[in-house]
Amino acid sequence: QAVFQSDVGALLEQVGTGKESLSFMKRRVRRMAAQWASAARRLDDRLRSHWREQNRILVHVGFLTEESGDVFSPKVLKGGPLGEMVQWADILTALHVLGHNLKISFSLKELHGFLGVPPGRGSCPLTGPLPFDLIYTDYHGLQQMKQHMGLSLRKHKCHIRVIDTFGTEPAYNHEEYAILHGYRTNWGYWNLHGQQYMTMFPHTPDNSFMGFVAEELNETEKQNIQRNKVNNMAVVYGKEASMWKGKEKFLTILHRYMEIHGTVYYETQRPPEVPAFVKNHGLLPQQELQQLLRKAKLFIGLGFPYEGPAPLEAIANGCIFLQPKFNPPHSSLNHDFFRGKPTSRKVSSQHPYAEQYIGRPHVITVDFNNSEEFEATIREIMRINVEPFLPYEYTCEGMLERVHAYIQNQDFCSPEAPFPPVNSSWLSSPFVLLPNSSILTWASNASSYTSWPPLSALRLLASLEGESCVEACQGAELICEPALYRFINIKEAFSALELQCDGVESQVNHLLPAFSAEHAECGLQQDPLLFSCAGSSAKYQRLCPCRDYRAGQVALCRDCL
Ligand code: U2F
Repeated sequence: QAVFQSDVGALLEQVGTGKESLSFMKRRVRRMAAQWASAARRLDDRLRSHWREQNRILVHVGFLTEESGDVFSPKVLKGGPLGEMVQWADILTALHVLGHNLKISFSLKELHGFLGVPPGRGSCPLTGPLPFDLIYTDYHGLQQMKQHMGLSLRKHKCHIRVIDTFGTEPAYNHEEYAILHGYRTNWGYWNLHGQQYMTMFPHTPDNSFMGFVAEELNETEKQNIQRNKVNNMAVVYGKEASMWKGKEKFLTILHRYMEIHGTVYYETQRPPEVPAFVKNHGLLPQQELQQLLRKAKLFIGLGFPYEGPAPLEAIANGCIFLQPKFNPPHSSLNHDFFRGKPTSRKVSSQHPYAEQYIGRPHVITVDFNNSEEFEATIREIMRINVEPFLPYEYTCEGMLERVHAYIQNQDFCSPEAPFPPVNSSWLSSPFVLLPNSSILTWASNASSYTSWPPLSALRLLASLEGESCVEACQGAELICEPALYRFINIKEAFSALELQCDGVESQVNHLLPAFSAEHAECGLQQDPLLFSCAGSSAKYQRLCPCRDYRAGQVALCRDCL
């Protein structure tokens, strides 16, 4: 049985030394240890009756290995990306605190050691059973395992979880489909189950949302912060000088109203990209940045980096986050940063999670090229007061709850019971149409079907033409749940939605199941690996398996714990 452990000493020892990235992660683990401990106590109280199996878990952090080139570690103190290290530090802590048996590797040598691959026989396939229940890694690590576990990777694939910052959509993950239909990227097409990819924000329900944490404040701290806020103080989001290029115009407008602070890395001189009126503190240690954010009223985005942790930290410390809207949205189709990433998700602002899940008054998203609108927004910000806010899913307790639920319930190894069941009577049991909506509840005696999320959470919906299931479910205040596709990939689902099929055909197409009005054609999905919430076409009304979710914890349905 897994027992919660609040002492992080053993974890810190396992992380080792010798690299700036490891030191950054260890500082973070130490700094947050007390928060994790009290979160663990609260979750432990709530889960008292649950038996939690202790898992043997390997964490192989591929991008920090020398063998992958490790471009991140040398930049830790120079304004390079830290988001990934924030997330790995938190994943390690969550797994440790949940009481699992953890092995951590930051090199190929350690990986070999843990997998029992004999030294000097690096490419020799692992012959015995896999000594782990779960392996958390990233795209780099996956590549390394392919090279060094050989064929046995395929055998053990279902135990793998890939930490994937921006997400991977099913069309890009399916090898043959990606090659045939132009979804091939350098990151590869691993034929994993879509939910084996775990993202930094709940970008797409096709993947699992792993996340990270931000510091949570108690009531006294919140009150102190609000008392000490400096109404005309702004901090700019951008620790690398290149992020500031060409941003002088709106910063000049902002400077009419506020004192502007920056935390831009510099070696000897002030970077020329940073306007002279900015008070630059240089790159700060995380803890000092938090102190600065506690005083500031405004945290302002420059358009890059996309989707990082800092805005959540700012909002948690009582700042308003003002960020640019992207019109048209950025994506792998029109922007270099996303080009070649295995997703066609449209990024509507610098931080779509902040925009969509948090919103006003904490987050204000405007067109920075419209000077009048920008200036009016600054004036508005000077007038309003906001309280510190952190969504539950980004608290330590929220992350522990979610990771616990995944570990206990996600299973990509057991063959799924064939669906629909042959000769079963319940297929004919009716869908129930809720009054005045196209949302259907599947009232059936299907509860004998073990699925997670449970079938009771399913709400069947047809999208509009040109709409994805991500959008269709969102429109009904639900979320698309790919794990439930297999239950709606049946011809009865069309009639339940009063879609009249002249013909029913099974095809390999990531938009199916869907209805084509033009030909009154109903299409079913032939390959379960392609069940995808993302994707739309003007030709199709897609069938969408939506589900409810907990307030502040979108990854989990109400009955998911
Ligand atoms: C994101 O990576 P970044 O590292 O650029 O994300 P940020 O939001 O800037 O911040 C990461 C952490 O850096 C810390 C801050 C955040 O937790 O507390 N920090 C700091 O310690 N000192 C400072 O002066 C300023 C910030 C994203 F996370 C990655 O996944 C992406 O690859 C990258 C590019 O889009 O953006």
